[in-house]
Amino acid sequence: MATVFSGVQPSGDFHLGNYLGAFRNWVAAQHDNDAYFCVVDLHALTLEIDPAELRRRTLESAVLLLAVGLDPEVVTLFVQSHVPEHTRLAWLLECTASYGELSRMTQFKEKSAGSESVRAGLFTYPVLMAADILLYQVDEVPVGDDQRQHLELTRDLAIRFNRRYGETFRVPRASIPAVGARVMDLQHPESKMSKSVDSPLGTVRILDEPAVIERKIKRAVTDPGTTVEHDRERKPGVSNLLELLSAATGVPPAEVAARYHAYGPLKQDVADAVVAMLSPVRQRAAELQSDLGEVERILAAGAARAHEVASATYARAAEAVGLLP
Ligand code: ATP
Ligand code: LTN
Repeated sequence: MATVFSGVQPSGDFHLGNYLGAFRNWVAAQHDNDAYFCVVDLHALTLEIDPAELRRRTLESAVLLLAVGLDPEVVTLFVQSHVPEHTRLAWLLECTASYGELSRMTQFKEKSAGSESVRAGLFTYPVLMAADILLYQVDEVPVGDDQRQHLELTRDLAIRFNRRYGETFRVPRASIPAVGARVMDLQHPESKMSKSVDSPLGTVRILDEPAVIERKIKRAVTDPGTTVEHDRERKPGVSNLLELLSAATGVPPAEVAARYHAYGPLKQDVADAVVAMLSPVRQRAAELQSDLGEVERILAAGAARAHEVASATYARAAEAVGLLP
């Protein structure tokens, strides 16, 4: 059995990009692998967030991960800050990473651009992410395309640490889906769908009502001309819709394109497919929200399981660098 790990920030307000790029593949991976999924609340502190909001969103994120289909009987679902080894290993890895390589992270450049006071934690964010992964001796990390560079860094740090101090970490690889790895904003199809961009009509939330999903998809920006073709460069809007339908049905985007000769019917079918995909998730989320005590118990049990593995890896790493036991 391979070991799989992935994490998500506690936005608690997940969108179709998160679902297709990540969560759906987590659910698919859970039965055949030893799988760990983590709500990374410490990463959320790298940007301004109200403490009460952070608490609420962390729990809501766990609700949604269970609602999309993670089964707490088979996966280890937990909150990052409940397992103290994440920050402890992050320090050892900060002393493995270089200032230069962290300066090259594009997500850091994007998120720090334009702000006058950038938190040091935003700069070292990818190192904490590497610690998240390396603690669990992971083979595969299912993520969307935007995390590729962070995964490369994680691999580099693992290899460097192992060379310097002896074999300690398994070197993980990213697993990025063939379709759905980069869902674009419906109003700005040149940018990825994202929680941090203020584009209410461009972002389909997992918990949006069916009528809202339909309205957003019907108003999606399409491209000049009327032909339905899969061409991300020339027709980003239509291509995004084709990819959504492809992700929902399993039919390759070019084949989907051949079935349509106008935008209207394509949009209707995309809307129907997305509504059908997300409706069961919305129902399960409502059930879980009425029993948050149970969600908290699941997270506590997950943290206890995660801690067993994490503490063994941390002890090896600490000893390897020369810390007294
Ligand atoms: P941000 O708005 O800060 O970029 P996000 O919306 O990307 O955040 P995250 O919590 O950072 O959300 O991502 C959770 C997972 O969802 C990651 O594996 C990420 O790669 C994936 N993901 C996020 N946005 C998309 C998208 N538009 N298409 C496909 N996958 C995505
Ligand atoms: N940086 C990731 C979230 C994240 C993660 C991880 C993903 C934190 N730690 C470990 C995979 C593995 C993001 O912004 N989506």
